[in-house]
Amino acid sequence: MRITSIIVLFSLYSTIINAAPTAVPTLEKRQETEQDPGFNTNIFDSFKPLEVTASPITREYTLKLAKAELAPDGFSRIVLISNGRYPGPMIRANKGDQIVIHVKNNLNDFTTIHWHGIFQKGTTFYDGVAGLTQCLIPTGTTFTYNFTGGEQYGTYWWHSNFGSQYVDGLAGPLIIHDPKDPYLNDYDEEFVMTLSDWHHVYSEKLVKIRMTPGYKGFNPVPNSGLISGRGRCDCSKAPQGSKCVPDNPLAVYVVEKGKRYRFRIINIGAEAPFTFSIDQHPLRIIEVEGENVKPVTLNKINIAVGQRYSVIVNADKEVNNFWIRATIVKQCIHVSPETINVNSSLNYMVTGTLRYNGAPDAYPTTQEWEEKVLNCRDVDHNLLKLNPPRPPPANPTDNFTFRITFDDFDSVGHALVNGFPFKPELEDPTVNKMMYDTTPSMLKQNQNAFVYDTQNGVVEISIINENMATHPFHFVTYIITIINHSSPIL
Ligand SMILES: [Cu+2]
Repeated sequence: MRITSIIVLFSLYSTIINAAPTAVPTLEKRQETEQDPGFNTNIFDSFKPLEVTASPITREYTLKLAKAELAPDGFSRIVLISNGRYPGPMIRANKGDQIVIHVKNNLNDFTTIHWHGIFQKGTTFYDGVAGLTQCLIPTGTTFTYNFTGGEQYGTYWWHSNFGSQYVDGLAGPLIIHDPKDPYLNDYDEEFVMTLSDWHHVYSEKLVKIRMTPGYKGFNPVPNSGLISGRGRCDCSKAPQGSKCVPDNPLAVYVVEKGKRYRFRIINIGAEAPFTFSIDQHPLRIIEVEGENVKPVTLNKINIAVGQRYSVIVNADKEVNNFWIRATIVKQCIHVSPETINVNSSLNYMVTGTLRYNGAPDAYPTTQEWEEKVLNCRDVDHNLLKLNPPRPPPANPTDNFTFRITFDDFDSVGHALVNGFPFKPELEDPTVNKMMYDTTPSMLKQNQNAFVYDTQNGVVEISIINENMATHPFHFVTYIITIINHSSPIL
């Protein structure tokens, strides 16, 4: 079935319908292993590209979702784990492969899983956004996602897209290798690294406070920051009776002197942007969110929530330990008395170690780069040039303006698009409505649907952020080109 009207649904996520049959090629079975709940230590292992097959194959994975007590920053709490691990396992495929993922929900709660950055061309119904593209997956059941990245390659991630579950741990990397990656010869091995802000209180509780009618404050302040699921908090500030271990082990990435590494860095956090750097090691950016760019070398990069960067790090220094720094920029999150968890005693300097093989098992003593970066801003777009270059599409056929404000709606503070918050209808997802008898004009205002009906049209969208905070915008299913970026009006 083909729907010719094209709908732009703007919420946190937007989707396009273009149903086309997909062939399922040969199957490559993955072994599942039962494990005790624990940390994902595989995330510190280097890896090489997958073997290239003559034609695309099916990569089959199982994600068993459950809850377990873990202490990512030393403080014990219930964490949502996948296959017994936090952060969740890495899912990998080659360009064009079919990706089949069986999600076994043992959370005692509903869930859905979204594949962040994958266009889902022809498989909108596997996009995993609760209330927008699918109904909830009940506990005790398995839901199988089945999609291909098509021509897509690069660094993505998967996460729960129901409520705020991903903030409690349901997230992991999703990598699509391109056998013809232009930079394959520029590095020897790869690593993946996640950055996240972390809370001690289950996010559902925090969201409940945040969304209480009449609440006038800001978003909750995190308790710590994590690099690949490891961080440290100040146990002296933990509530009485809680389990908290100081000096929690931090992330350690071990490199061989003389080798070059591609680090795929993903911010899987709730709100905080990070300024990322590795002492004495410049970062050569080669990929930004599934797009190859002409290499540009910076010593520090800002990475906002949902963003991904691939950087090449050359292990060409003396055998030693070097700090990896993922600093939460204080100015970018609202730490004021009018918020939740204001006494979190958050240590903004989130660290890990880049250890050369042979260096002692000790903390680094290295100094931070002196480079200054603009707080709460992206890497300068003017520095990032697509490789190969691709001109923006000419002549927009449709124009939309999204005014982003943060204001009360039904007495609850919401992010609003042109005055309305998106309200997911969990039992009748928006895309479901479109499949049956609803026409775009019949959608309620709170579906925030922006409709265009031009075959092969080009949509120009102006986003005006009228709020003082920074907000990354995530356009699912589209390659977008930034045409203009005004300087902030403060
Ligand atoms: Cu996402």
